[in-house]
Amino acid sequence: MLLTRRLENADPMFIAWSSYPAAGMPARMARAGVDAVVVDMQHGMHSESSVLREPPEILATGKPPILRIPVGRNDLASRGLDAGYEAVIAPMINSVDDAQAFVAAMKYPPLGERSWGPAQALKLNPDHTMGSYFKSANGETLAIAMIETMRAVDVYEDILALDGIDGLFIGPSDLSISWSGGKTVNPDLPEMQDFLAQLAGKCAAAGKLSAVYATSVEAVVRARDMGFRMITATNDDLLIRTGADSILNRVRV
Ligand code: 3PY
Ligand code: MG
Repeated sequence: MLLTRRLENADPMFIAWSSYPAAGMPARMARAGVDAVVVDMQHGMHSESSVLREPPEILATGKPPILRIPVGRNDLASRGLDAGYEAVIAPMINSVDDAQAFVAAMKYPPLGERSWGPAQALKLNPDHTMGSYFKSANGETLAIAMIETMRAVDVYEDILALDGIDGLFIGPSDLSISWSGGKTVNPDLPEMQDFLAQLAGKCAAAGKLSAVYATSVEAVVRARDMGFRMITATNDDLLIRTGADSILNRVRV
């Protein structure tokens, strides 16, 4: 199902994060029941070739593929869309200028400056013609800006208001570092929680997506109760560890 169609449903999306470029693993996570999979090229070990390989496999599970690019690599945002990703998450969007440059790479004119060439994306949907892809792409591929510094906190409403920005994604670890003036890294930092709830509300009022990375089940529940629409609930490493624990804790005496 298209990500934009899934988001018409008010139920929050619980998604998985892929950091390791083992062929087929992102699709296996998609099959395990999460609502979408993010292939992470910022801190994850994915390379350009593993990133470009994954969309057909993830789409075959009926789940939307999402890409996180490294900081400032807007060239990879367009390339990811050409490969079939339905959304791109851009880290460290700290100003309206950063957000505008990201939109330029993500959206065809007149909204942006995306260059034509959706090589793999066009072939993944046999119903698409060049014309139908061109017409629908700006509305059906989402530009999601990460808010994860105090600079971004100061201007997040201006970023949210930009035409072409489809949603905001909180990076709670980086945000905690910036929030505490470099004193700590704590994705559950209590002082940030009111801001997170406020941002989820502003996104809802603007009709845009709110998203957040959660590092524990408790954090997922908290984000869900704040109204976040997309929550990173697990990742490849955590799935292996919790899977192993659930077996070994029962059999080891
Ligand atoms: C953060 O918490 O800073 C993130 O970027 C989550 O991936
Ligand atoms: Mg971050």
